[in-house]
Amino acid sequence: MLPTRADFPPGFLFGAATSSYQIEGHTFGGAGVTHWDTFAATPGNVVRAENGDTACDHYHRWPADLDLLRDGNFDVYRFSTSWARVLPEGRGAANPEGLDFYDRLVDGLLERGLKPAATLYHWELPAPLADLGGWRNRDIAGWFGDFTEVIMRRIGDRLWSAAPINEPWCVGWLSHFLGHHAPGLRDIRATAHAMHHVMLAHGTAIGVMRDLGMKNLGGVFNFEYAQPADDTPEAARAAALYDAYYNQFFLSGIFKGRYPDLVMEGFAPHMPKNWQDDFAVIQAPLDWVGLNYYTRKLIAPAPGPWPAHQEVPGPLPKTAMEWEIYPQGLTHFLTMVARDYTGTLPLYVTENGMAGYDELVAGAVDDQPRIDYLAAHLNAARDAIAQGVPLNGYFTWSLLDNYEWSLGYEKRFGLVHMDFDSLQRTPKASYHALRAAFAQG
Ligand code: IFM
Repeated sequence: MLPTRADFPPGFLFGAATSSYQIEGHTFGGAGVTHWDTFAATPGNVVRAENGDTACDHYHRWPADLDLLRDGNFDVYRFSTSWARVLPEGRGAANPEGLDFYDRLVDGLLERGLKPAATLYHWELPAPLADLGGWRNRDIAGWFGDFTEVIMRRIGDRLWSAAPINEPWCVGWLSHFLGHHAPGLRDIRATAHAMHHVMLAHGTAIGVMRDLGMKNLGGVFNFEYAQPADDTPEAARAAALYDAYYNQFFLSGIFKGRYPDLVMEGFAPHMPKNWQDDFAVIQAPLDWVGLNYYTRKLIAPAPGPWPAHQEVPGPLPKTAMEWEIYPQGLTHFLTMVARDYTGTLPLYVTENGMAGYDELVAGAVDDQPRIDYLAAHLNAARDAIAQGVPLNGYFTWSLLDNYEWSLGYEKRFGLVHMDFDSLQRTPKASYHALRAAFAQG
């Protein structure tokens, strides 16, 4: 059963999350070209070559979307700022329309009694910076720091919280090793450089925001529960390696000032020069840590060069992403992160949700599987709280059905159904269920 607000500690916050490129409509308001525009325009990268040109047209329809958040009894809205909307060339002249957009959005949230939680970067790198090597180029830390200063000088005074980079693993590994996301590289040197430069950019942005006097600064990381596919020591080692580069690498860099040995076995020859000297920046103190959690993976050894392993299909019920549903993994990560890295620092579940086979029938969407998924994960979060984890909030991914990157628009994660032709929004059964669960008192 879906727990209610009363089942969580007083002051626990409920939110919904989105990101700029996935909902705004990138052709509106003078935004510059991003590497997702060019990646999507290249055959074979994205289902039906779909892109973020229109998305949910949140750029124009944001007041209605913020009304949905307020009426859904959410406390916080986690959104991201598009670098290319603010700085169309990635550096240099700012786009006044872009700055005005985020200014209006933040004021609109505050007017509705909602807390604005900003993420600076959720993956749409300005194309001119991609031309210069993007995340492979060490200079990106400085470019990102400059972008941080421009946007936060405008909205930083009214934010409830801010985080630099959504899911560093996706920026580094998924995009440069697996090639599934822009820029679509499959190269270990590019990956090692990108994973380290993401950390350097993270720390640089935290420093810039501290210098601006901003408070409540955190980092948002994604986690997948890696289990050995069988009982062999080889499978155990394969799963441990997956866990190390997926779940430990970034937290270890920030909280321990070093990267996991298992990862360095593969990365060492490919790291950027003098990378060991960057931890003073990377370790900038944080006020909270956010965990994005969706699934587990079964990992088996595989022939070939490092990391020499593969995912194998598991037996559990799956979402429309073919992701196994494994709520216990959320409890595991909340307790692991607090125990091994963050101690008493507040934690948030900054993303959790599922893509379903949702259909609009007679003006309604009956997405009971999503309600069940959210109930199971909210209860898993309660289990962590019962074990003493300082978990202070939970955000559902996502408010709206939106652009699911290389899978285009067919994977529906929203609490609110989108008709991508008419752009009509229809709250699903899950929205109504959460609305009732999150009602005050
Ligand atoms: O849609 C994405 C989001 O951009 C980042 N976290 C995972 C979501 C679902 O795949």
